[in-house]
Amino acid sequence: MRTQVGIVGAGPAGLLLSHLLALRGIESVVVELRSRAYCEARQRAGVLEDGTVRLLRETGLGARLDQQGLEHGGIYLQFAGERHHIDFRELTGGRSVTVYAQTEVVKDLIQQRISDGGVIEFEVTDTEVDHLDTDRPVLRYTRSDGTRCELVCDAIAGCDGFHGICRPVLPDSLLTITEREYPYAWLGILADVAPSTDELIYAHHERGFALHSLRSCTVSRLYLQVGPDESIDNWSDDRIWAELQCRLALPGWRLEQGQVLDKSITPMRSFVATPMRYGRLFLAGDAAHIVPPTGAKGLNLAMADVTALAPALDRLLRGKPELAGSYTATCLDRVWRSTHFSWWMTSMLHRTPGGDDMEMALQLSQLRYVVSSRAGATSLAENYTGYPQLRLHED
Ligand code: RFL
Ligand code: PHB
Repeated sequence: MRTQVGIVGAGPAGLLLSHLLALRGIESVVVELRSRAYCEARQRAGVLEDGTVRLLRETGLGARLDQQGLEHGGIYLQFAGERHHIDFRELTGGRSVTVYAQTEVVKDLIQQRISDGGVIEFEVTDTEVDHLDTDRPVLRYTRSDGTRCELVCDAIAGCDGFHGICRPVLPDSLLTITEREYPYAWLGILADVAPSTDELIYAHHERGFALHSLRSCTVSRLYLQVGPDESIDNWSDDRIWAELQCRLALPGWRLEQGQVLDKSITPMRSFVATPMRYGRLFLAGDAAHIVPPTGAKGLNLAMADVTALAPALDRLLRGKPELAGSYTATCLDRVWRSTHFSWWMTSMLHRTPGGDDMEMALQLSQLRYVVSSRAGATSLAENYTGYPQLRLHED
């Protein structure tokens, strides 16, 4: 079998790449380990940068996003018993973010690809990539009915997330990995209760970080900092609510509780792999880099990578290799900015286990500076809403 671009992974990166390539008249096949239902239900990110929203609108994916997405003009930072608003619109000349769940982005992308006649093979196993240093790289996989398939491609995109098979194919001698694991994790819940806030609350607390986010006018998303090896079995719903009540408490304000619909624990790490290309294999999204979720950047970075990759592949397939040659460098500027911002937000807001009084005092000083200095607040606002703006590359 033959296609132009073989794409491993039907997460946001792989699906958006397939859509952007289709808009350029380039055929692709997406292969995915999980079922469609699993991909559409996996609870993850919730915040889209200004530029990501614009990109989705520009490429015909804005209908449900415009109906159901909640535009937010700022966030709250809470510490030392005070809650402060950071006004993004005012600080950045009108920029905002949109709360629209990754589950919804993935549903929209799958729906669009299928109605455009795109091919997504769900529930494949034993995915392999081969002949990457030739002009005809090969993607092999086994369909759920047991058929082994071999796709001869012009290029392959490894959009298979952090635990995928593509990054490990790069020779060790070529790959540089820069990594940090944090000594904590996030316990996240989805709750059937109207949000108790109009905008996200990032809370610094001596018992650890907490975040109040949301999914809609009736569903809340909340997170707690927990130990890195914490088991979800130790966290009854009552214990989770009690801890959220304690860390988010503010005189005169109430956190409403509801039925817990989903709960999970996510480790926190910063990870950057370079180069993002080996021969005709290109990595994008979490396959190449991971940021801790405190900056709300992972999904946006994945989208930014493939926005650069689509025109690079388009040109490569027409015999012009320059953009493909600069793909890693193009992505890395934004990757490192987001990696720094996510590390900065994380370090400012979390308690290191065994952390001393100095850590606490430095965090509080930094937080006070951010909420009281226009320069400090503008830096947070500019990074959070996304900088520089995502554009569709013209060529
Ligand atoms: P994904 O979404 O992991 O998709 C990879 C896909 O590849 C499939 N796969 C394979 N398919 C075929 N063969 C194989 N051998 C395969 N191996 C893997 C997988 O099944 C999967 O479907 O990567 P992608 O597309 O790069 O997207 C990245 C984002 O998912 C991720 O960065 C964000 O979710 C991170 N993130 C956040 N990002 C934001 O921008 N804003 C946020 O508010 C935000 N919050 C979060 C987050 C991530 C979180 N968790 C759970 C890690 C909050 C949390 C709690
Ligand atoms: C979310 O709504 O899932 C979310 C929001 C902000 C973050 C991380 C996750 O920083």
